[in-house]
Amino acid sequence: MTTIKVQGMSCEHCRRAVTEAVRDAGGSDVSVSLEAGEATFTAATPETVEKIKNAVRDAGYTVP
Ligand SMILES: [Cu+2]
Repeated sequence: MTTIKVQGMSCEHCRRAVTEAVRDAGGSDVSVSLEAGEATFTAATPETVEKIKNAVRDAGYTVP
């Protein structure tokens, strides 16, 4: 499992948008916590993790 910080999520819509961005970029077993400001998922390769981070950024959130 990989956990990344996601800044800028404020509501259920954000949680869903981030979940979908992670899935669309190749992540599975996706779980997003608004409270923690984190997304946890399984990614096959480090390249996929990078792709996921960029997908979340493209969705409008900050991944530090
Ligand atoms: Cu929101």
